[in-house]
Amino acid sequence: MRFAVILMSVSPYMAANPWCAQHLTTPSMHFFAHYQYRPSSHARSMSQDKGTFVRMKCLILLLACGAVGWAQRCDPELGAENLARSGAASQSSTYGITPIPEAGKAIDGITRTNFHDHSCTHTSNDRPAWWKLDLKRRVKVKSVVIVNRQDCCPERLIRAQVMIGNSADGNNPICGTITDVSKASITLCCDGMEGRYLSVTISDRAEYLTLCEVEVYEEDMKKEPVPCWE
Ligand SMILES: [Ca+2]
Repeated sequence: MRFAVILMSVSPYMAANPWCAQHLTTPSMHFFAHYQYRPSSHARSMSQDKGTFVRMKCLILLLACGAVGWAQRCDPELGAENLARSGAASQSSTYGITPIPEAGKAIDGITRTNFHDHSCTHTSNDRPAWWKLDLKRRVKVKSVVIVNRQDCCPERLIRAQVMIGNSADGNNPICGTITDVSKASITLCCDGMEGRYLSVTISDRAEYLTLCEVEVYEEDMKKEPVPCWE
């Protein structure tokens, strides 16, 4: 075994499985190995050194907890409800062209990334430039997906902050800051941040703020991971 990595599954089936992990020897995963304590077999050997057993169990627990952030991706599941569609949007100003690139263009369900397809917002050169969404109820937000403009100037969204909370004026905790605009779709994991109001704000400079779509997905409490050590 040349490399060893301890992984934790978030599958609920793990709770029903007496194996916490198992050795993997397939060629495609030759550098991964799961460590497993199997009470019926290994317990006898571990009983010879209870201290070692406890220490190793704690080590696995710590590593597993550290791996949670890696294991729990926040990408919305297929068919998940986009709560933004039933919200109400506003923005710091609206750029003076026709058709009007109003705030609601970011929650119209159309994810086209060409501004000239008339489904993106556009503010004036504001400081701060902001877009806000009233979700109309408190939500534990799992993730926010932002679709950025691609026909021009995607870099305008750099350092935009997504904030979530219950303050209607937008002064809320930060879920994340956009630092990478290499892809049209940007997903921010909010880890269950709770709030009724969501905002996207560029405050460090005067900037045009354009959003082709903003999607909001709620934390799914039914899919909480079952710790494998229980
Ligand atoms: Ca849109």
